[in-house]
Amino acid sequence: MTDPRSVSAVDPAVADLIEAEVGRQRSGIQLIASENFASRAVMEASGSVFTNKYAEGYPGRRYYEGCEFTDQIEQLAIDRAKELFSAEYANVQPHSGSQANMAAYFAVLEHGDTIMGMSLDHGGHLTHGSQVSFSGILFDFVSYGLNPETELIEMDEVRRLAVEHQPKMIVAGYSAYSRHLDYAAFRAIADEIGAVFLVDAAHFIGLVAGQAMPNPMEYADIVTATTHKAMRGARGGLILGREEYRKAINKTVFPGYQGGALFSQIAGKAVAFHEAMTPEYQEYAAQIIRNAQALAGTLQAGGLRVVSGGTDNHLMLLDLRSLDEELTGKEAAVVLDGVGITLNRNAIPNDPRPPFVTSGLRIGTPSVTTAGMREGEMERLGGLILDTLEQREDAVALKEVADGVAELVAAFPPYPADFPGHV
Ligand code: DSN
Repeated sequence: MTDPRSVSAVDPAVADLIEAEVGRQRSGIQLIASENFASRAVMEASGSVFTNKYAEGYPGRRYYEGCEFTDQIEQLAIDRAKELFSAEYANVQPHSGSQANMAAYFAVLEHGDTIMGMSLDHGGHLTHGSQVSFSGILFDFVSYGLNPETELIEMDEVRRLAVEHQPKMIVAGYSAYSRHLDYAAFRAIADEIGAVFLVDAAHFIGLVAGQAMPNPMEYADIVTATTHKAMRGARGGLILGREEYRKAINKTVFPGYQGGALFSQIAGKAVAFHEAMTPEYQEYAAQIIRNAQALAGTLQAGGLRVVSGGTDNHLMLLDLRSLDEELTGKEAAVVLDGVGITLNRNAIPNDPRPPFVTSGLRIGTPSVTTAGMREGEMERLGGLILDTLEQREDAVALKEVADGVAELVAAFPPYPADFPGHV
């Protein structure tokens, strides 16, 4: 029999780190735009005995015996994903968003083919053609960026580049862009040049699930995503698509790029899809955007420039130079973390500083929304952020801000006080 003792009895070193991490998550304000707090139900499923099972292949076609329940859990996750996103096809096996993108690219392209995507330093993702990722190494990526005046994607420029370079795939999606994507215009350009249209919805699929944002599946051939950001599920990837891509994508996911899928994570994804089908989840998704807009408004009123002038989604980028030319993203993120506000430095469009330093911050509201904060708390939080940045060399002022953060966090705990950080 396996050892029935808890992690704290078997491995105090790991137990202590889990406890320390839940303490960290509970004692600060979490504003990293790609993070969230998974529910107990999601964690129970992703910590379940499905972790023991190998089931290479797909439901009904496995290379192992004993797959009757893995078949059912995977089919349940697939059916729920298809229903939630009105998709003809879903693959819930990708271990991550990057692997979902890799599998989707190779399902329809050959090594060396031309793809078009948004450049990383204007808000795209590493897998949209960065030279340090497989995408830029294995494909010929053409990048589009933002209009320097409006800081918006300019569809005329996307079309000009597409017509000039004739990519076989056009990728829309971002990790640091706060505005709606014009899916209809992307679709029209893809149709004009005969390209596949892929939307990487990793950041905002949770808002789509909650019907707080348009569904890219209505326009795209393929949609890739992650399930642990605004979606609030188990950590992992997801691919949605039109039926015609089923065979090719299934083949590139397994056996192309992955072996056995992580069925415990797939169980956690299934629970998250179920949770996302409720009116409460829809209210949560809408509140994420209201919170982001309230926070952006407060920061703008305090003199911080928000890139593109605001947000339509769950995130915003702040140009710190508007407060102080000398203030870097790195310094700002460290000082904010010191008072209990955790976020990440981020390049702003045309940032003169290197990516490890930057002139910007990225802020997202999914986690604070899960914790129950609303517009009033966002105004208070915006004030705390401004106070921290403006008085970053005044230890007494920073202590006062830290007390304000602690008060806010105590009123909106993400997990109950006795939750040990695992189930
Ligand atoms: N690393 C994620 C983010 O923070 O946006 C994207 O993969």
